[in-house]
Amino acid sequence: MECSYCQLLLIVAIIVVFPVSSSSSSTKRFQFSMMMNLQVEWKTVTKLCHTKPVLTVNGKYPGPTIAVNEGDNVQVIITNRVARNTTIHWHGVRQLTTGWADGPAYITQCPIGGGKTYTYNFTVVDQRGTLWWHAHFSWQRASVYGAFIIYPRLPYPFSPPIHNDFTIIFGEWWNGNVEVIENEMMLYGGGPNSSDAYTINGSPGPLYPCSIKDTFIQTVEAGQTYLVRIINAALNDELFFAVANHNITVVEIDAVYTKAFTTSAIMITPGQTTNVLLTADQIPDSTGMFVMAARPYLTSVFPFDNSTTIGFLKYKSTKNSKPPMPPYTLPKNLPALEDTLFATQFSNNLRSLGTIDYPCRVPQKIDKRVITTISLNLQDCPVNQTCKGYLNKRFYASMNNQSFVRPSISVLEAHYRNLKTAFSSDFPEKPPHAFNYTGVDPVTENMNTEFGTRVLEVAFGTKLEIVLQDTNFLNPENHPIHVHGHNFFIVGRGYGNFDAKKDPKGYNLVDPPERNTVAVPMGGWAAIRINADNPGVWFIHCHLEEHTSWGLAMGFIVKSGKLPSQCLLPPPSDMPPC
Ligand SMILES: *[C@@H]1O[C@H](CO)[C@@H](O)[C@H](O)[C@H]1NC(C)=O
Ligand SMILES: *[C@@H]1O[C@H](CO)[C@@H](O)[C@H](O)[C@H]1NC(C)=O
Ligand SMILES: *[C@@H]1O[C@H](CO)[C@@H](O)[C@H](O)[C@H]1NC(C)=O
Ligand SMILES: *[C@@H]1O[C@H](CO)[C@@H](O)[C@H](O)[C@H]1NC(C)=O
Ligand SMILES: *[C@@H]1O[C@H](CO)[C@@H](O)[C@H](O)[C@H]1NC(C)=O
Ligand SMILES: *[C@@H]1O[C@H](CO)[C@@H](O)[C@H](O)[C@H]1NC(C)=O
Ligand SMILES: *[C@@H]1O[C@H](CO)[C@@H](O)[C@H](O)[C@H]1NC(C)=O
Ligand SMILES: *[C@@H]1O[C@H](CO)[C@@H](O)[C@H](O)[C@H]1NC(C)=O
Ligand SMILES: [Cu+2]
Repeated sequence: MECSYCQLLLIVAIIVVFPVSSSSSSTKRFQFSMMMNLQVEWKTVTKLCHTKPVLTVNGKYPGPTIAVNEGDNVQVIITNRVARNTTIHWHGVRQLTTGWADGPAYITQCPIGGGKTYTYNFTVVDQRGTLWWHAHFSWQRASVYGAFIIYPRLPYPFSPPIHNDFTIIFGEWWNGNVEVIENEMMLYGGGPNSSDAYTINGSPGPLYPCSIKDTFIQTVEAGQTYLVRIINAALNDELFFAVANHNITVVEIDAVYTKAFTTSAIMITPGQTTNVLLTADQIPDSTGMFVMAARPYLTSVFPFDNSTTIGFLKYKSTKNSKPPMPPYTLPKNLPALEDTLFATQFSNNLRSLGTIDYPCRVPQKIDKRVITTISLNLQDCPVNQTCKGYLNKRFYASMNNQSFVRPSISVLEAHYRNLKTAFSSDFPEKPPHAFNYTGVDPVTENMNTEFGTRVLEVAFGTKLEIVLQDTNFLNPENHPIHVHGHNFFIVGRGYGNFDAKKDPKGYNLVDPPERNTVAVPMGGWAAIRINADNPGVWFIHCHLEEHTSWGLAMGFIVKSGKLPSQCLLPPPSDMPPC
């Protein structure tokens, strides 16, 4: 058993039972600990005139906002009231030494069975801003998601002063049963059914059939500045977002402050959050409202939901409280579906704030560089089965030609108990074959992969660089890669093959953006640096859920260090069994 000498952290905690609030914007200080009860339960929801039972938290779709203060110890008691397994992930919360509370099923815990309870117990250390939470079992995050807001201890490091804040959380709605869609995809190996709508705070808006009443409207006061917390909780789609006639100023990404920069729109991948300032300084027309809109950034040649969700920014002076009548004009500043130039320029503008209060702690030197391809794959259809992937084969996906298979027990538990049979610590540190990964002609033959549960294991404190290399297998594609348990620094991005001799010379080692999910350029690469200072087992995966299902994932183990504060805590007594 690793680190049995570790002592429990002594936390002086005042336990306050705190109701979950979905609209709180006041700063709550003086709390060291908060505890809340959440229920996973079915709720009947109607969108686009289709009614179906939807998996929810506390009967809410989207789920409730959880708001905490920087430094708080948080204890969330999850009661599973459905006949399904489930887990909850606190997306972007670093979970220092508390990996047992991270959430991904079969990585850090066994699922919470029907009728069972589990308490996620963690402390929010040195992070502030907007994150989110979501189910991390199967495709349950299609409806089980909500905002996770961390109020800062210090005043905001940006101006002008904020009048108020509000949250915009994007989701995807299917008229069909999402469990069946996932099962069909896994059974036949084809692409999943595209969603029927995108949603803003659960509302698809008036561009969809039977949906005009289900439109998100945000009221603002003329002349005031708002902090808008934007979250992409969509399952499979990266999104562009813009507000008609209004530029916005990015000030924070993934709960890390950035150098402020003003832009006409944003690109946001599933898993990412972006805080922007919006000043209500325009003169509205007779409707008194401005359209805000989101539509996908499309980089795949396969069918995608290419629809647009809109909501409205309503100036308070206007009397209308209903959405204006059609026709609607989309914001001129909303990028087109395939606007890679905008996506690239937007990403290139992101910079860490890098001040004395918020230094950019990018590792200047590295101990290890791992280069990994990220690929789609095709396997022959098993005899006597029907497959619906390209050429009637089965889709898979992989990193360094390893398609990740989740074991039947949790990797973290296996690691903690030294049960090496559940996984092996031999994830390949470079691609098995070197070739022009992103050549003009897509690879269409021998797209087979290998299957296994291989993890990358490093010593505590390793300064690690991972180069994520897209490949042109059937098509090049933008993949949002998410790392659990650590933020990372995006020191470089480029097109074509990563060149270990030339490309590091162009790295930004001064103020690179720090985040938990990186959009790896379509047909290119991204280099991220991680200070491996959080002992445990961490999932690294594409946040397009269909790709994770196909195996575009890997495990990452950081061994415990020498000091008690560098050790993974022992498992809580209520860990669900497998
Ligand atoms: C939560 O974890 C802390 C250690 O991080 C521990 O002291 C405390 O007892 C735990 N609380 C519960 C209810 O498990
Ligand atoms: C998926 O799409 C196909 C083709 O449109 C349709 O026949 C099928 O019913 C859909 N599946 C679900 C679960 O909605
Ligand atoms: C938004 O910024 C662009 C330049 O990026 C500028 O041309 C435009 O006038 C600005 N719009 C507003 C409403 O400030
Ligand atoms: C969206 O996709 C549909 C079918 O895949 C296609 O007919 C339509 O032209 C596309 N719309 C846009 C705006 O690309
Ligand atoms: C495939 O189906 C045929 C006809 O039903 C059967 O004879 C054969 O044994 C099956 N093959 C496999 C590998 O199941
Ligand atoms: C990739 O292509 C370039 C020319 O297009 C060539 O110079 C290079 O050797 C190729 N690299 C590999 C690994 O095949
Ligand atoms: C991946 O592994 C499969 C099975 O071993 C092999 O056939 C294929 O050539 C490998 N692909 C790459 C790109 O290394
Ligand atoms: C739920 O999880 C347990 C533990 O891994 C597993 O034995 C069981 O088959 C799962 N049930 C369902 C319905 O997935
Ligand atoms: Cu995640």
